[in-house]
Amino acid sequence: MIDLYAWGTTNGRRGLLMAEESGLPFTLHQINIQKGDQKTPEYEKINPYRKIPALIDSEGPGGKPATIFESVAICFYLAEKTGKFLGSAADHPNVLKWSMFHATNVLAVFGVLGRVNDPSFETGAKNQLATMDKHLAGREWFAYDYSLADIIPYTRLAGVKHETVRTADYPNVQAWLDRVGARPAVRKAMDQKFG
Ligand SMILES: N[C@@H](CCC(=O)N[C@@H](CS)C(=O)NCC(=O)O)C(=O)O
Repeated sequence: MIDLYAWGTTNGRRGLLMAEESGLPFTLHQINIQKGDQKTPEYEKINPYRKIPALIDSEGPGGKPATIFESVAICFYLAEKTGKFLGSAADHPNVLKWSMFHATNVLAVFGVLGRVNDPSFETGAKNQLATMDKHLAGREWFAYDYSLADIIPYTRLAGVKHETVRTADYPNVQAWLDRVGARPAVRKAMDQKFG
């Protein structure tokens, strides 16, 4: 039994998207962060950082319950559990480096873009998009096939609304966003209503 605790933010939907893609049955618990549901003592036992998303797998490694927080960790956990989206050992260098490129660079810079008045985030975001655009030229996916390296950045990049940083200016990135966005599991996660 898998319980996912989330809300309709980019990080919350990342966990939800991965849960949908995993194909495993799960129960979604809506944690309304506007009402402070993430700050209750019960939820703090699941995530001491008091943020969404988080996941409890009653049948984790060794048949014992496992609790996971951090949306990217949830992605890796479910990939490992299902054997999906990591590829073979030969695929790991590309899956890992692009997953980490997104997790440590893209999620950080796009997370503050437009919220912090510092032009270096704009320059950084454009540099990241240009890097992705070059890599995606002639490729459908970041690594061997649709993988964690596509799942991790999607919810962050799908909703970029910025005056000068536009994914549409990077045709290979935009085409990749459209490809990921057309997947049924992705649509289901993006269309999930919260509240
Ligand atoms: N690095 C964390 C970030 C989690 C995070 O910041 N969650 C936000 C929503 S997107 C949250 O719970 N905010 C509520 C709060 O800060 O009280 C992850 O990817 O899971």
